[in-house]
Amino acid sequence: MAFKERVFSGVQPTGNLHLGNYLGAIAKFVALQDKYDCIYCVVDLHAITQPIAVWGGPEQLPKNTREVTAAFIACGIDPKKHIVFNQSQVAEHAELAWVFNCVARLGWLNRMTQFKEKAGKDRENASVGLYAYPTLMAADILVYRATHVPVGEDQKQHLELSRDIAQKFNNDFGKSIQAHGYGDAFFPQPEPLIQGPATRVMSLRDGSKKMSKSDPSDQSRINLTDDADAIAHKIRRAKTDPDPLPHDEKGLERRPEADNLVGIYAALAGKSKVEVLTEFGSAQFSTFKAALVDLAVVKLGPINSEMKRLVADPVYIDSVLADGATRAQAIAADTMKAVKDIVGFVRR
Ligand code: AQP
Repeated sequence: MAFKERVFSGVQPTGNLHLGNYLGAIAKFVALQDKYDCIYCVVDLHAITQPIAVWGGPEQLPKNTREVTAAFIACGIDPKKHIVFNQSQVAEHAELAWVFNCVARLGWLNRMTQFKEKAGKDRENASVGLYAYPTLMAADILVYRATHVPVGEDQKQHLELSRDIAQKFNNDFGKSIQAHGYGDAFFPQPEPLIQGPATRVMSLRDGSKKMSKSDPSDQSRINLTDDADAIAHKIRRAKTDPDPLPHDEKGLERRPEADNLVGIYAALAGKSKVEVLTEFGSAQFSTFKAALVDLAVVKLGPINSEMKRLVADPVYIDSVLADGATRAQAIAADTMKAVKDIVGFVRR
């Protein structure tokens, strides 16, 4: 069966939105708007899978939700043409996630590396929600029967699980899917879109660690709320090695910090790493970092000021989310009706 092409992706409102979230995800969301119908979600149900200290509690959550929404719009997502909303306003996400909890196998979830990383050593104390995070993510995508999902490299494994869940649902309920007139498959196999030079932006303090919201060092990341001075300070202080930049990508091997900064430059400039190295090969880091500061300030400065303006208008942000939720729910409700029929739930 041919599925209507549709993009879905989400960002958690857990504070400290950073350059990795921008280059690995939000900038891609913006670029896909011309080609696809897009649904972009602030995944607040995912945020609460972590301890309250991480997502900030009931006073902080609405602020973070509005901040991510402001970032979407400030980066160039058009909420009139596409759909922008927060996950908890569309109950069908949680409803489909329950069905998927009964389709996914424990063995599949046991292999998820993000759970292992986030639960850490104290696994017994992790929430059930953190463990089931990937089935909710599969529901987020498949409740819209989305075909394409732009994400950073760290989400690749979860996307593969979403594909496995879609396939198992289609197999388990194959006869019922056919009997209800949906052909051979009800859910598409969502395709990950993980491309470009910054699919995994690394910490500015340690090139072996992912740039992350939860890193205790603010110097490790460039936040989308950082002003020009903070951006310049963090890039100048970013860890590097003593050698000048190489002339080709092979020369970046075993130089994770150099590789990271070149990747960031390339993504911000819309170039390949090879092009950046053609321009900066043999340059000292002092020269390259100065150019990177200029570029980052030019690209991120307008986003920063637009975010500030939007965050100061929560009434507007909430109206965007409400409108998006209404439009998202119309699609999700149709999917859930069909899923109920396919599974065999009696419905009104
Ligand atoms: N460092 C990164 N490089 C490239 N892409 C990244 N993403 C996250 N970090 C990087 C992508 O951003 C999108 C939204 O991420 P999220 O908010 O849903 O959660 P996350 O991946 O857990 O983000 P963090 O910063 O890593 O948070 P913590 O510290 O809580 O673990 C996703 O598409 C993600 O791939």
